[in-house]
Amino acid sequence: EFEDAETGTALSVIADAFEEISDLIKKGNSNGGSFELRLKPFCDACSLVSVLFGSLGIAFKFAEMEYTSKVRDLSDAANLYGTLSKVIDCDVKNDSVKSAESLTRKLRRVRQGLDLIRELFLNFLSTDDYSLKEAASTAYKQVCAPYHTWAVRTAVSAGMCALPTRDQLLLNLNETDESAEDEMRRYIKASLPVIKYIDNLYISRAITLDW
Ligand code: 1PZ
Repeated sequence: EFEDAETGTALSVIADAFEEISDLIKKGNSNGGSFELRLKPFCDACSLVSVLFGSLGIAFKFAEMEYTSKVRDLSDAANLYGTLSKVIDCDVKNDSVKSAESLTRKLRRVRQGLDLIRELFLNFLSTDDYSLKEAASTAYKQVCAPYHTWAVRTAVSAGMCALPTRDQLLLNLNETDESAEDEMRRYIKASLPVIKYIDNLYISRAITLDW
């Protein structure tokens, strides 16, 4: 259902988008460092990820709403702030880095979402015997669970039981084993520099990453 002759599958569109962002980062860094990633292209790439939720069934509707609302809030602020750096600088100045509704906090959560998918894809590709449920549970435990409340962790582990099978996921995504492997590997590779770039924005301002 995601197939489109012009644009390709959802996975290929996502991989393309993150390759573009990671190319921007690489080019920016090779031109003497201090590259500033803009919110607009970053949020556009992040919002593409939302379509993956559609292939997971309704159990992750709440995760989808959580993720997309945070991306949307960042996207709405794109004109005002321009770059990711500016968002964090502003919260640092107002002492609101970790505040409930801060954009710096939302950026941290979106970054964790990108990392969750990366870990999930890595697990998914590590062995054919891994069910989607196992691959997703392991990724979630590693990337997000440490920062989620007990109530959220409980809801997520209940939702995991409703995930489709590997084969059903591939069908939903309009991929074969081989094509999915290709696209997942491209995302795994391209998302890492983006995740690292975001982490550096925090680390360089002496903000820890333990939240
Ligand atoms: C095929 C993919 C299967 C992946 C399944 C992964 C399921 C993850 C479920 C996460 C549920 C999160 C529910 C709400 C969490 C909130 O408590 C936190 C903290 O929010 P804050 O207190 O800062 O306002 N929100 C988040 O961590 C943001 C949501 C992250 C979820 C990312 C999902 C990534 C995309 C998955 C791929 C489709």
